[in-house]
Amino acid sequence: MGSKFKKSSLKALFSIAFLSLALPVQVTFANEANVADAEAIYVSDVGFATPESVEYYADEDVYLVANINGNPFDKDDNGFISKVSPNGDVIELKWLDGAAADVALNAPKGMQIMGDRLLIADIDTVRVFDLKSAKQLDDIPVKGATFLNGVSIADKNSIYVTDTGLAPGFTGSGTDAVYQIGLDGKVSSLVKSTDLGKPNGVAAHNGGVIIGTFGSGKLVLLDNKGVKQSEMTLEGGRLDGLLSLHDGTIITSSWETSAVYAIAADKTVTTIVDGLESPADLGLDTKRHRVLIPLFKGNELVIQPLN
Ligand SMILES: [Ca+2]
Ligand SMILES: [Ca+2]
Repeated sequence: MGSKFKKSSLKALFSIAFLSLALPVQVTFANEANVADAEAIYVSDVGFATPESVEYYADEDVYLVANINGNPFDKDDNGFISKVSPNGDVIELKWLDGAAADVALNAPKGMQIMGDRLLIADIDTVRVFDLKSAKQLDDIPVKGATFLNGVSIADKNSIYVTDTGLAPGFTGSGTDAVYQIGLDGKVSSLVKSTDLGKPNGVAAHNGGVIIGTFGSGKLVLLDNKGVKQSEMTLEGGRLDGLLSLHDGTIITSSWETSAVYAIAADKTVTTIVDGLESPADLGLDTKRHRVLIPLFKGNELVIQPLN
């Protein structure tokens, strides 16, 4: 998966300049697997408020950032979605704004784009917006859910949504589940069990579904009936974001080790970046091959190039 993004770090540029004085030959640098030599971009002090997820909107070539704004359990109707350019400039901080009279948005978490629609997990409801008009089209209630969190595509008409099963104070509510939800509003439970270990990130993977758990700290592969096939434990637990790339690579974020990991199809684990407190639900800029990392507690977005 070669990156088209060629911007080099200042350090690398300096090294090239320095070496080229002595060695007028082509210099190539060995990189760690999956980690690009381009600089990450840090977007901070721009007004983000408990950002939980990022979604790449390819049609407009922008990043959408979901801001919980306040307590993740509170139905305070003040959540908002920011629109950010790939350079890290905030285009519109409150592009979708719960405070607006015609928008209901409490504590937005995972997001998924399907065609012209944006679907957003919001406590016990999936919010549906039209991306072109920014109008709220629909609310899909998920009965019994307490903490809808990760969202990803299941098929062309439906999404997977996790319920992390958390109650205020981050105690267990016992509602751990993975739902499949149709654009037609039909909600079905793929699996519902506290054995799931507080599922957070979710992605379709190898004909089944992979979840990253915030409680038990595992990557768990389920089949398309919700039956566990295998599981894997990483160096860090309290997993949040989850991406499944075309080549079979999984990318996940760990609150425990403040890191983002890539797990190759052969299960080789690489640390993409660390030292990031509370890295939450990840986005993927497929055009530039970057992982988009919101820092839940830091009110910051990290744009991290990959190779
Ligand atoms: Ca809120
Ligand atoms: Ca999450």
